[in-house]
Amino acid sequence: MQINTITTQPYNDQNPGTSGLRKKVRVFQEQGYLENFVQSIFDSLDDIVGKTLVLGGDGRYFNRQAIQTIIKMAAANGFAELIIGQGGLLSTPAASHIIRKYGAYGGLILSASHNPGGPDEDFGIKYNVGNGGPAPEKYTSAFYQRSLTIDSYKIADIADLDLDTVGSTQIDGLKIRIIDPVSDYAELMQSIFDFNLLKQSIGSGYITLRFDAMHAITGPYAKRILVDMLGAPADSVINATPLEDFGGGHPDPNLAHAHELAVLMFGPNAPTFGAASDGDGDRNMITGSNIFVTPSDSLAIMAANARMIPAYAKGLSGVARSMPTSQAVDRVAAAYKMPCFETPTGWKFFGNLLDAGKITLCGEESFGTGSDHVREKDGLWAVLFWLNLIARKRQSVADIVHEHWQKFGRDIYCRHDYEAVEIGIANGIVEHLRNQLPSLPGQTFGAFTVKFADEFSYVDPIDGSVSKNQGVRVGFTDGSRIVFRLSGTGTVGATLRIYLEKFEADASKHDQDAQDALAELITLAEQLCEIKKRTGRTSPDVMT
Ligand code: VG1
Ligand code: CO
Repeated sequence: MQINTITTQPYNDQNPGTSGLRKKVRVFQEQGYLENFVQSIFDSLDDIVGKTLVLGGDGRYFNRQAIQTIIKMAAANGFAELIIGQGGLLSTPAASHIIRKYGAYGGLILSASHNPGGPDEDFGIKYNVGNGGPAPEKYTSAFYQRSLTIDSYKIADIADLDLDTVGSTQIDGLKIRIIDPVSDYAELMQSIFDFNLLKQSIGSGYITLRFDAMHAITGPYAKRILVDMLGAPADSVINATPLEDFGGGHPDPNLAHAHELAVLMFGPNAPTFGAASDGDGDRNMITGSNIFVTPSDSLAIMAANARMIPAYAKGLSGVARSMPTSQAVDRVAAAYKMPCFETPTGWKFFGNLLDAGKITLCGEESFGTGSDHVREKDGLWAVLFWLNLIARKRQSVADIVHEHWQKFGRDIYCRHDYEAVEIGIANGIVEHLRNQLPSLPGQTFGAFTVKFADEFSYVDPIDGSVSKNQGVRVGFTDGSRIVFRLSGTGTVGATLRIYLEKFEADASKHDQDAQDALAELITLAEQLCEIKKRTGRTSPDVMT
């Protein structure tokens, strides 16, 4: 094949965030923008010649075009094999599994996850390493450094590939395999959960369910697993066809964005179980008839009941949560005498702990849960975990949650997001918070006395790498916390996230609405960060 070396100008904004590089589609369409970033990745990796690369995305607008470009660049840069999901599709957890299963060198996942899609919306690209997990910071900073000086990229002069037919093709030294995106993943799920029990519980009508794929990647996965393999009625999976613009919505599984599901689950004819996933299939929202399970509680409940699931019958080696995730799982870990780790936001920080066997389960408050079966959070896995749990315990979602709170207490939790804040104002808020940190400890605000106030910094217990400035934490003597951090996945201005939590041991108070129960902390958060005062806004854009 003929390989062309194309001269290019560097861009100065290709610094990956919490989960890959995310920009508006129009930015990715600029001359050489995608190519520069992909070449920067290839240039930063050791010796990719002769190696295997996995390639797939969530099917959003620009997915197919980007894949064709990347195929040609991978060919020119010396990869020996490409494994690509049919139609250019792979959910993030499936991509992670395929990298691991086929011993690939790494993978490129094209997604902006929960961000909207379409010509005027978002696109993203992320590199995953050989363990199947998102590239750690030492890689992402190398990609960025390289992108600042890049002056050319390599691309093969070959025709566009047919992405829609499963099978293998050979182009000179490069083998390209188009695989069914679902089969390997479905097989993995079958090896983790009790599919016979699930089939029985669904078949007998004990479990009725609704899964909202939000017009994103999990549609085909959910149809195959929930409907074809487990026998759920076809209408159990809604919005199941992946669309380039996700039907115009935010493919973000929460009560605000998965509105159709929320209405059903809190209505008179709610099924026993309802769930949704996001654009790339790594998030999950769990609900039952008239109840929403916060992701932090979901993680704790999974940890407390993991032995009921075949793959985790021997127990867990340990658990981990991202720093802003509530401390509910810490209580479970303490009760079961297992280690519990607190990491910065972003799945890349769990990889080393999982590889070293220090943890089996981990999760984030942002609707992400996962285990050592892959190195990404996994939406459908979480759904199957809950279904398996309901089938084994023969209890409703509400009963499982209430019983858990009775045993461990409830960590009342919510997150407030202020989106598209002007960057100068957002930085001013962080600066203002930072300046208060030294004087906060010991101060009393109403019922709350500050125990500590700092910026979270993480030392990876496996490789000793240090990640600083991972969010401002204000902890109180009763265990309550307020955390502030700026998002690393947005593409417009800055998003301020405020995470609030308060522990409630008294079971008679467990049914309170989180916003009411946290009202005093919400007021205090505003007093500390002045987001409303500084932006003139009156309320958060999203509350989860
Ligand atoms: C958000 C979440 C974080 C998650 C990340 C990627 O990041 O808070 O917990 O890991 O999205 O999720 P940020 O920096 O915007 O807070 V996904 O499903 O968008 O890949
Ligand atoms: Co996602």
